Amino acid sequence: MAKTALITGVTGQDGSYLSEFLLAKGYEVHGIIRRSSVDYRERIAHLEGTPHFHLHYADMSDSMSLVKLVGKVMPDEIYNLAAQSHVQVSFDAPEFTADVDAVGVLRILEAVRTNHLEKTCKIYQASTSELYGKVEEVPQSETTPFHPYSPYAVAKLYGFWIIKEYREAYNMFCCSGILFNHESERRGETFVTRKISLAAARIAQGKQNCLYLGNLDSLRDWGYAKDYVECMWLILQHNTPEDFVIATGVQHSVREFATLAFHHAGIELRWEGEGINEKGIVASINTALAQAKELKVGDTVVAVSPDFYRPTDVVNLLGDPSKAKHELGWNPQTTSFEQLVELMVAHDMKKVAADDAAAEIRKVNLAEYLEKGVDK
Ligand code: NAP
Ligand code: F7E
Repeated sequence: MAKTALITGVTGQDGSYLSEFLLAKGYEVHGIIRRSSVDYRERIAHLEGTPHFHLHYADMSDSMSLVKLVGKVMPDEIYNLAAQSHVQVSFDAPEFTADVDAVGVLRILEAVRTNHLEKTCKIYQASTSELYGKVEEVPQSETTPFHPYSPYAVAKLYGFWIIKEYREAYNMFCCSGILFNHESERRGETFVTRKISLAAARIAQGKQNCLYLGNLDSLRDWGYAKDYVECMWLILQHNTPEDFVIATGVQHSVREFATLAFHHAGIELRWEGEGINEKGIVASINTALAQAKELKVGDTVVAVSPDFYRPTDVVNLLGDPSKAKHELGWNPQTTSFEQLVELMVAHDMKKVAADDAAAEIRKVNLAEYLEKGVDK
């Protein structure tokens, strides 16, 4: 019999890849969507209307909707991916973040118990490397102490512990994947990697002049989202319910990401200055790729803006994926950092070329405005 999965956060980056992955495995896939004034479900548009893919209205802040939906779908597996997932935004909307990212996890667990499914329904919780926050050791593994360093991370810490508590108290098969940053061509446009890949493409095509970033020294362990959703599934197929670190084991700075992204857009950068005065300057141009007529050697195309500094920033994340590698048989190096940057920029070069120039400029302004916070 085909298994039934319920995915919260189905419209997000990971939800869309996980839906494709589970459909290919023969699952009946149900996803939760929430009402929005703009019907914008770009990441799953290609799946809508296919026979084994079903969407339902519910909300992580509405227990009743979750209880009713779990009772209707009777899932074998729940993947709880829904979250207010932007760290910077969690400083501006901390209570909403706590409601969805912390109490939302409890609501899912209680929806399963209320429907008496605790013996049959497995639950995956989308946990995060942000739990390590102000890191107490490098690299971070399943035994590294947590030190959350944002309202987002504090909310996710509750999610992690309530999953562990229900596992021990009620013998439920519920686990956390402690996932390090994972990116893709479907990544939200205000996360740093996608902000850079889109800006590099726009600048190469004369649709943006300069990219403003915050902390260029921040270090991340960046993987490819498509590789990471396999791990979510593997965690629920393991014999025992356990928590796993999912990472590549390789670390790069924001500056390195930008240098490589601009390279793939045809612009070699050199870096000048320090801190707030640091700039990425055009050192040479590959005109086969970067065709912006106005662009010339010596132009500043990356600058630092304090608007993108965080009240507390997590700056040294590097995961140790040994446990996932040995116990789940997962390969953390399926897609390298170099391949990831290349595929994101290649995608955005095509996207920007296809889009109307005025619309692109409006999008840059809107994305920057939203990420800065509307009061800045
Ligand atoms: P994402 O693209 O921001 O997607 C978040 C999803 O949550 C969207 O589908 C969103 O719906 C949904 N959502 C938010 N609030 C909701 C609510 N109140 N009720 C129902 N749905 C709600 O995030 P992602 O990158 O795919 O990440 C998936 C999960 O993994 C998140 O929990 C995130 O915190 C966690 N995580 C991500 C990373 C990473 O690097 N990507 C690393 C570690 C952990 P709308 O489309 O309607 O907004
Ligand atoms: O920031 C620095 C920023 O917003 C990465 C979420 O998926 O991964 C994600 O959280 C780093 C930070 O992701 C800009 O200060 C510099 O140090 O891309 P990000 P994140 O905060 O790591 C974790 C694992 C999650 O769980 C989250 O859900 O880059 N940075 N300049 C910037 N960041 C942004 N967004 N914008 C900048 O201009």
